[in-house]
Amino acid sequence: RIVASSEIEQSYIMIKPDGVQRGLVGEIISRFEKKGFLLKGLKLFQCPKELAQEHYKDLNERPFFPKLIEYITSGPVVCMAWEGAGVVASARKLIGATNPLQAEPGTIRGDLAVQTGRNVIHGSDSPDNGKREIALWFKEGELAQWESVQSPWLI
Ligand code: RTP
Repeated sequence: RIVASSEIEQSYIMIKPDGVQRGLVGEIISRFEKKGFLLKGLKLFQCPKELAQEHYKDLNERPFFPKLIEYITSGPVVCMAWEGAGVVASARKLIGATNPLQAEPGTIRGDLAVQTGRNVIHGSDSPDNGKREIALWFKEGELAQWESVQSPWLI
């Protein structure tokens, strides 16, 4: 069937500084491309502290919050907006559990990481947060308007 446009959602996916430093950018982008989602935004970016704090504001009472902010701002990140039907939940599956030791083999964290505090990648946890985070990390005009050559989405 052809997926209705109302089912299309976007997820904010970010390769964290450890993923960039370890040379995992190509491998991670490739997994999303091969899965079949559409890349709408992509940039290498040094995140200011205020932006990291806003992005993770729901965690600001947690004991690990200062370390998390230090980690996310410790080097460039790769910011991505991926689009498709069900992309938010699917990306969470591709990424795997927050603790990489509990992440299934075959997932990004399961294959490429060992520490929760160095877990390589972020993915939005709901379509609403996908919208919120893409608006937070990308400026007007930074997202591309294009369709995949394989469109419309066929299942
Ligand atoms: P993310 O937002 O980065 O995709 O991660 P998540 O939903 O899987 O996990 P969440 O609970 O939202 O935590 C956000 C990030 O904070 C770091 N963290 N450290 N030291 C700790 O106990 C701890 N717990 C979480 C991780 O980088 C996690 O991805």
